[in-house]
Amino acid sequence: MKNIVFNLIVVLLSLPIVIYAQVAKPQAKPNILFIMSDDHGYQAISAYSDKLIKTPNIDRIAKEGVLFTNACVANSICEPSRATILTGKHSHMNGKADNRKPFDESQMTFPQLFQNAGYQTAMYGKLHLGNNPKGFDEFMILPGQGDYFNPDFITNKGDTTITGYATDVITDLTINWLDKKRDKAKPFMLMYLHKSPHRPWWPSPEKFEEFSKKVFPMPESLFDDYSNRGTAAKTAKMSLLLDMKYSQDSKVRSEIIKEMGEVLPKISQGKGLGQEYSRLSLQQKALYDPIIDSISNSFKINWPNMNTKQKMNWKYQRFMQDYLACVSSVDDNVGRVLNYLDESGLAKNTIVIYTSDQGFYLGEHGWFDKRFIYDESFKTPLMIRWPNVIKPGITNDEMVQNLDFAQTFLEAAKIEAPNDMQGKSFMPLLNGHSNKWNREAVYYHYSDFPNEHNVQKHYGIVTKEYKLVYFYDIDEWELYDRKKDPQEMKNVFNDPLYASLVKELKLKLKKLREKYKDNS
Ligand code: SGN
Ligand code: CA
Repeated sequence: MKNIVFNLIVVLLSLPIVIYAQVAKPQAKPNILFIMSDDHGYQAISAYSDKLIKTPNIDRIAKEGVLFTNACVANSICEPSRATILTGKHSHMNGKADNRKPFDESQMTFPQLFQNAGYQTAMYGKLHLGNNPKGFDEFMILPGQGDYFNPDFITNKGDTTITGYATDVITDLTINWLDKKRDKAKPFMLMYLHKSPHRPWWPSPEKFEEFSKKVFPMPESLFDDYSNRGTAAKTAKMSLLLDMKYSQDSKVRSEIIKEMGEVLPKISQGKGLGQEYSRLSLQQKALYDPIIDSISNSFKINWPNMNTKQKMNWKYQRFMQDYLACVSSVDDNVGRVLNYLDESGLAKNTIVIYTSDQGFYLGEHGWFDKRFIYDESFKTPLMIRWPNVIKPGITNDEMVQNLDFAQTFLEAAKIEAPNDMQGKSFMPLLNGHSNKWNREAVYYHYSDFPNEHNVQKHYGIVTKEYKLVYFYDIDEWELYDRKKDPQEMKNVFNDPLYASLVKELKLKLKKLREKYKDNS
């Protein structure tokens, strides 16, 4: 009896030590750093292609981890994409199918599950859901689309404005939280969300100057005439030549446009350089004005003498100069965060994800913007680094989707995912068990029509080889052979050679719609 009592006392005394040891063991659960930029096409990341820009810092994540070459979204537009990421559900299930109606915040999101499981959670930057995020110990988010200059923030402690360039400011907040604010005894799930490089593509003053002198190669399909395609591509309003605004987008002063009398093609101009420029202080404006003047003067002299192709190229160069300058700042700032992880020793137990809310057309098909199921907007950059789990420097071409993020992150942190999430954890592709991964096709559905850019509603099925699309309001089908026609220039839906494949894919599409319960 004496012995039993003695043993009991020893066990009871050692309990707090056991409990403490579990709490204090920081390696037990991985940290998660989720980095997402807004409208960052994979064509503008050198890990995918260095034709346009070098992004050494973002590339580091791929070099030290995995680069996904077929990662895609379920609905290529901002708010729906973010809602899909948070809920692990398609737009028709989470109710967020456009950028207008606020997100139904009664729904479970993966950050809430991380918080409930004892993670420290924080979010900095652009959320864009129409309300505040749930499941965060701290958040500082941009209202709506947010601003590039001297951005306002909504926080859980009141609203504030911070002087500076948004990409730098969001990074400062992120590093400051990592360094000074978080509870270092707990693992963290941190969402670091850039507004850049979203339209109207305002770079930092230094990058504006540097990039305004660069010349970029044109994409092969810049002068696409949409022959061999259907009504949807022909009627979309996202042409660099016809829809991109001279002043707001290309940064030509509206006074100059007025002075010129007639500027063709005629494009409605809105409010000159726009609200971003008006947020600059006089001191800040002084850094931008000489470059804006130089752009405006060159426009005034050269534009009237240009033919259509030259005009298209001028618009493309101006677009790329500003867009890629914005990307370059994102890359520098991602580098700052990665350096902080190295210096603080956090890197080895932190999963770092880099992605975008969708892709973007960088002149392909003569376009900017996104929304379509066609590759440049459907695919999204995705790379993940996880030391000692993901083999460094691997490339993966499986069809993973932003729908899968929630379940993947939850499994990585050994937190149970709710049964009604519709994605699939792609952990097997991270930890070398790819034989356990089997997915042949993904489902896509865009329905924000009529709206800006005039992209018809459509849904479709995409495999590594083919893409079958149905523009249902106008009853038009399209089929692309992704291997033979990677630029998607030829709809082969009516080609008899593909007839049996069409039948097969239609059936698979029907099954996917049933599986995901999409009756819309
Ligand atoms: C703004 C842009 C559009 C863009 C939408 C949605 N126009 O309205 O070009 O498609 O945002 O973008 S702008 O003239 O106001 O810049 S999203 O990323 O939020 O979905
Ligand atoms: Ca976006």
